[in-house]
Amino acid sequence: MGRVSYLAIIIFGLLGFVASTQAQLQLGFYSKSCPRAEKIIQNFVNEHIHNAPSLAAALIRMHFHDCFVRGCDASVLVNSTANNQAEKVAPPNLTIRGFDFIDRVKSLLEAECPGIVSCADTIALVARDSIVATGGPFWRVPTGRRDGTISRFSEALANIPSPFSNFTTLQTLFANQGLDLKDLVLLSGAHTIGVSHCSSFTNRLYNFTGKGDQDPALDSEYAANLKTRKCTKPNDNVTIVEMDPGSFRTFDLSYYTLLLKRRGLFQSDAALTTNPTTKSYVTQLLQGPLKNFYAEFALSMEKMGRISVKTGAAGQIRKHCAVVNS
Ligand code: HEM
Ligand SMILES: *[C@@H]1O[C@H](CO)[C@@H](O)[C@H](O)[C@H]1NC(C)=O
Ligand SMILES: *[C@@H]1O[C@H](CO)[C@@H](O)[C@H](O)[C@H]1NC(C)=O
Ligand SMILES: *[C@@H]1O[C@H](CO)[C@@H](O)[C@H](O)[C@H]1NC(C)=O
Ligand SMILES: *[C@@H]1O[C@H](CO)[C@@H](O)[C@H](O)[C@H]1NC(C)=O
Ligand SMILES: CC(=O)N[C@H]1CO[C@H](CO)[C@@H](O)[C@@H]1O
Repeated sequence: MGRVSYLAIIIFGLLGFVASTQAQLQLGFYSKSCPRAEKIIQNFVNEHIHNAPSLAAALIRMHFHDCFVRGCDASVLVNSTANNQAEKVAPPNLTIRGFDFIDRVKSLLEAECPGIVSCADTIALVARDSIVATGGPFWRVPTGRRDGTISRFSEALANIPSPFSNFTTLQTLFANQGLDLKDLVLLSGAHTIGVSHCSSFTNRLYNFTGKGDQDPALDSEYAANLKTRKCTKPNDNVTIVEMDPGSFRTFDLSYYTLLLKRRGLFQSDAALTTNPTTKSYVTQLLQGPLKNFYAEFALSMEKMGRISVKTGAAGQIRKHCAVVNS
């Protein structure tokens, strides 16, 4: 090759680099293409979340599940088809709520600017606005995510941590997404709001090692309480329990307080106290004011929202969030 071709390669390489760095998320991505998009979302959330404040928890969890499988690309919203079992039907996903809420927002966005605002950005913005509207922390949501075309049951199973995960598994699954131990502790802090089905933790109450025993890592008074008042049978997959009893609607530090009292509800919650690094993050958070937790949580949420996003010409803008465009 002559000098000219080398030069051409370098120039095209640089152009490619510039193009790829331009195709990143940015704050206000829709400010020209659909200027009212973010306002429409925020207004809808502010108007409707108060009828069902518990949805705020469901919606931030939906965002988490979306981002952990194929990146934040709304693959969590896709319905199964005759030849494909979608993420939605995987066990850790079964209890996700709020699909309808997203669909209603999306139809408003489609009415305003058809084919412009992605379902992935819709989830991210709705999750943030719902948490803010119910008194929780604010975080920045740069936009420009595009929607994926693939949603697989098996990938949800493989990537989303289960409530039975130990520390090593949690660390690995988060590291696979570019999230570190600090992110693990902070993002788990979302369990300060919301509810769980008994079946996500009754093994800890009734038959932990197959000998009819309890998990020794769970406070025995709390366990007894759960058994007599809430999850009275070993195989109850209907009853729901507040994950942060007493303040399950308030985005506060009490999740971390409970962890240190051995009252984290899931094995995965308790696991955070089994490692010196994560345990020390928990202690540090409890020593600071709530606003420090909010500020740190915001950084981890922004980071989570960037996981393997599709931008530029990748993916598509789905018309209906539950179906890939044909
Ligand atoms: C660290 C690994 C995690 C595990 C193993 C886990 C597991 C779970 C499980 C099993 C439930 C209850 C599901 C049910 O039985 O109905 C739940 C609920 C919830 N999770 Fe997580 N989670 C994790 C991380 C996260 C993250 C990163 C977030 C958000 C940033 C989050 C937010 C929530 C919320 C808000 C709820 C309550 C949902 C509702 O009220 O509908 N979780 N989680
Ligand atoms: C954690 O769980 C994984 C998967 O169930 C298992 O393979 C591993 O041995 C466990 N690690 C520890 C330290 O218990
Ligand atoms: C506990 O688990 C073991 C092993 O899976 C099973 O044989 C036993 O029947 C269970 N006991 C109860 C009370 O569910
Ligand atoms: C609850 O368990 C029953 C019986 O095992 C099963 O038929 C049903 O589908 C389960 N429901 C959920 C929501 O998992
Ligand atoms: C997706 O599935 C849900 C639940 O089965 C159904 O109500 C909804 O109409 C489906 N959406 C589309 C666009 O097919
Ligand atoms: C409550 C519930 O559905 N638990 C399931 C969570 O997912 C794991 C696999 O990831 C199943 O083994 C549990 O039964």
